[in-house]
Amino acid sequence: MSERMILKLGGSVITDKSADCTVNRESLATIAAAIAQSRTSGIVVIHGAGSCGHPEAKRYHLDKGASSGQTDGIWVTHRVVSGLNDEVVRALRDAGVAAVGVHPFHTAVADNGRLVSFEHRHLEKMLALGMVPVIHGDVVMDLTRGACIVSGDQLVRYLALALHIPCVGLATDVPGVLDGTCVVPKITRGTMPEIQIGNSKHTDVTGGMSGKLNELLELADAGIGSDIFHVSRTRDFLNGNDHGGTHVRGEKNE
Ligand code: IP8
Repeated sequence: MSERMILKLGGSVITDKSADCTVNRESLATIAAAIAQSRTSGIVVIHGAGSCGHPEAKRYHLDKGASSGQTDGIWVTHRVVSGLNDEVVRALRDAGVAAVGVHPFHTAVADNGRLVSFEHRHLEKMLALGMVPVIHGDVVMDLTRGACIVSGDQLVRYLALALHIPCVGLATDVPGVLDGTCVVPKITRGTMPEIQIGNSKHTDVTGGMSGKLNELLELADAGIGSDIFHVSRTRDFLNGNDHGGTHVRGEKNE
């Protein structure tokens, strides 16, 4: 059996980002079947919000914080992304995976947009019992701003370090990090300035591919590499095979 893994599902692969909150159930079922058949010794699934959270976060300016009397957006945004989390958990459970939803709003604290704590001892216990925690980008109370949005990518970085998980994969709607139309096979902090990263046309309050790479380069600096690949290659990633995507690495790791 291979080591523990984090699998991040981009919001664009589990929702239709061009519409109001629309869950892509077909994609979820395919991903769930791949996870059900994988032979990892433990997996944490983290997912983004896509069209079920980003439009609400933007409408209520949660990327800029929240103040007294202006808190409806916290509830609205948390509710819509929690609904998406229920759908992800349901798809996994239908495929036979012992999935359970975990909401950062209940267990995390941020300061100036960055996570400063996330209770994770219960996640360790879940993994030890063979459960699959399913966590999502969420609204989190923020010591300075009142509230903020914590992306799934920030959660990937924080939890890979907290749980000492060395194998991290991000399934996206593109085949890897693209420079023009070509997949960049490997990115390090040193090679990052050479790459021209395009921007998504959909609402994304957490920085799209650039935001993702910032988190993953921080993770790589701390000694944990990560892989970005097309969602159709999820099974390859889970089985340790070539996935044709991008490897984000520290200057010293392979
Ligand atoms: O889609 C954003 O998470 P992301 C979470 O991983 C919300 O950036 C609630 C917009």
